[in-house]
This record gives sequence, C-alpha cells and structure tokens, in this order.
Amino acid sequence: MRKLKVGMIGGGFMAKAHSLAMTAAPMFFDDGIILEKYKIADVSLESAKAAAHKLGFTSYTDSWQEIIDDKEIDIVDIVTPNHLHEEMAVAAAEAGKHIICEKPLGRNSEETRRMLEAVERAGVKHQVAFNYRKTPAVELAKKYIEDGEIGRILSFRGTYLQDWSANPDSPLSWRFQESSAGSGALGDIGTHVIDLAHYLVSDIEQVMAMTKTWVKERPIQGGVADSLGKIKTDSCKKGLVDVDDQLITLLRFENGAVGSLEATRNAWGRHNYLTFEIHGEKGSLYFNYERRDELQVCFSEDPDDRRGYKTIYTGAAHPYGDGLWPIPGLGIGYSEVKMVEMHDFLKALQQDTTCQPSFLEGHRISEVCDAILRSAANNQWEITKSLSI
Ligand code: NAI
Ligand code: SOE
Repeated sequence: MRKLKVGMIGGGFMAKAHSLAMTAAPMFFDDGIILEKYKIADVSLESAKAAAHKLGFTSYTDSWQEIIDDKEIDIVDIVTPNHLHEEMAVAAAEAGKHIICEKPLGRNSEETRRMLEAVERAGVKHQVAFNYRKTPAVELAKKYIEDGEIGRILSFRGTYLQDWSANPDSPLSWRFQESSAGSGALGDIGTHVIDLAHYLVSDIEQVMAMTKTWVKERPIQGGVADSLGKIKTDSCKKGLVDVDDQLITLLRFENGAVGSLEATRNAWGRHNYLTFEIHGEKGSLYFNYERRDELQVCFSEDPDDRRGYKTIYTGAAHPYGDGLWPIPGLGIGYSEVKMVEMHDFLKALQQDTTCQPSFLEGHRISEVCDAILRSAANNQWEITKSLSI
C-alpha cells in the first residue's frame, strides 16, 4: 500500500467534501493508495488550525506557499475561490506535485491555458473536480450511449437551477464578483452542465447565449469564505454584483447534435436541479441530480404498448457498484460522488493513467464559457475553440 501526503489549500465547504472523500475512498475501493491528511492552509493561523482539527490534518499554516515548498507533500488539493487556482496550480506543478483543483479550473481560458501548459510541462497528474460525471447514474448514461442503446444523439437539454441566491439580501460573497469568481452562474454551475455535455455528447462547437444579472447589488459579507446565502449580514452597506445571475444558451455540438443549457442560482424551489435529457435516434435518457440514484431510459425498440420512460435505480450492477452500497435504492449522496471522484484520482495515480476530467477538459470548458460571454455581449453565434490547442 502506497502512502501519499496531501497538502490542502482552503478550509471551507470543499475542504470538508475532499477530506471526507480522502478518508472514505479506501474503505470502499481498493486503489493501493492511502492518503495522509498532512497539512492544510487557510488565510489565518486561527482558521487553518480550526480546519485542521475538524478535518483531520496533522499540521496547518497560514501560508499556501508553505504547502508548495514542503518536500514531504505529494499531492496539492486546491479548494480555494477561483481567482487563486492559477497561481496555486502553476506553483504546485512547478514543484512537481500532483494536483486536484476545484472547478471551474480558472476564471477564463487564458488562465486555464497557462495551467494546462504548466502541468503538461511538469508531467504531474492533474484532475479538475467536475464531480457530477462521477454519479453512477451519469456513468450509466455514458455506458448506454457508448453501447449504442439510444443510437445517434440528436439533442441535449441541460439545466442547473438553484435558489440559494434568489433572495436579494443574500450576501455579496466572492461568488458574485468577477475579480474572484470570473463569472456568476456560468462558471459556478453552468460549467458542470458543460462538462456533462462534453462527456456524454461531444465537444460544444458553437454557442448562442443570453445572460442576465437580476440582483445588481448585495449586502457586503464579512470574512473570506462564502456562506452560500445562509448568513444575513446586518450591514446595510451594499456592493456591486458584476457577474451573471442567469444564462440561457443554444448549443451546436461537434458531432452534429444540437442542444441548450440553462443555469441560474435564482430559481425559487430548485435546489440542486442539475438535469439533462438526451434524445437519440433509438431512445432517450433523463437524469436529475436531485434524484441521483435514478436514470430514466426509454428505448424505441420496446413494443408499442410498453414504450415509455422507465427508471433504473443504480446499484451493484452499475458503474462503481463494486465499491458502493450493495442494494439499489439505499441511496448515494454528494459525499459518495466526491468519494468516487477521489477513487478515480487515486486509480489514475496508481495505474499511471490520465485523470478524468483533467486540466485539458477544464480548459475546454473555460473556452466554452468565454464563448458564451462573448456571444451574450455580441448577440451572435460564437465558436468555442481557439485554434491553438
Ligand atoms: P468557501 O468560500 O467555502 O471556502 C474557501 C476557503 O478558501 C475558505 O476557507 C477561505 O478562507 C480559503 N482561502 C481563501 N483565500 C485563501 C488563500 N489565499 N490561502 C488559503 N486559503 C484561502 O469556498 P468553497 O465553496 O469551498 O469553494 C472553493 C472552490 O470549490 C471554488 O472554486 C468553487 O467553485 C468550488 N466548489 C465546487 C463544488 C463542486 O461541487 N465541485 C462545490 C462547491 C464549491
Ligand atoms: C454553489 O452554487 C455550489 O456550491 C457550486 O459552487 C458547486 O459547484 C455546485 O456543485 C453546488 O453549488
């Protein structure tokens, strides 16, 4: 059993999810690697210490550079706001560390290109945390598509709707500022749908988009970590929101399919409504993350009087079923999805294969985001890929 040491940068929401996954993955999957939660960095010694104690790290620091410089550390896990990803990932690559970086990979494709170049130059392993493709039902959809069960894909309809920022009084955190987030609903949640579209259909070639900012200013939030709308500040001081609250985009795929993408964090009643419906010449697939154990499938070859959507509950017979719970319907959650993500990372390290999704996929997603913002500004179709990749 190989033991690798992890240095984590950031001690918020995702630090918790990644730390849990590191502990749990070896209990469910046998990847030949055990991770030691070695050191965690946050903005102050106080917050780093609190995170270390809560999440099980042996040591802590208020300097992320210390994580990079520490020769003991094999893996750097970046779980900070988006504007910090590039500097941290490039430094980690140059120090020869393997990297897990949260999504979106960067604020724009200039940043993500530099990140991709750095990891390729250094020859380290690199994974970007588009975790929803790791949901067994999504992987099952991929299998059906690859097995030809729904035939040639005609269309993809993807949504990611949440409501945690629908209240105009929910505070102005780093997620509402271009300087720290890059973009709003687009980079934060739209990117997850783009990842699923790329994974299941093919690369998005062209986009025609609209964006809207509904709440133009919000009460300023104290502290660095995002409270995701939970803490209502007493401060009446407001700051400017300079990112999108909503986007709606038409899509043209490289393989000829067409589609659409909608994302917003201002949709009352929708919490983590990440969905896709894919229609093919021989059938259809439908997935809704709020019912993540289920994949709905319809096959055209079923007899006329039996044709219609039926629900497959994922379990031992399905992707990742050898490690996850043995009975369909016991239910998996966000923690299991993050654990599967960690398992795939460890497997790639152990077997010396490419992580999926890697910084390459993260960069391509950023190119689509850039094209969506250009399209919304110019009110025209935009091509997503630069010619130089
Ligand atoms: P958060 O706001 O909860 O936590 C960020 C942490 O980074 C805080 O502890 C903050 O103090 C720390 N930090 C800020 N600047 C730092 C610095 N210079 N050095 C060290 N630590 C620093 O943010 P959250 O929700 O954990 O998001 C982090 C990243 O994860 C973002 O890129 C976000 O898009 C992504 N994310 C991904 C999710 C997924 O489902 N894949 C879910 C939530 C977030
Ligand atoms: C907030 O919109 C958020 O935490 C995103 O940042 C994540 O990527 C998404 O998975 C859940 O919602």
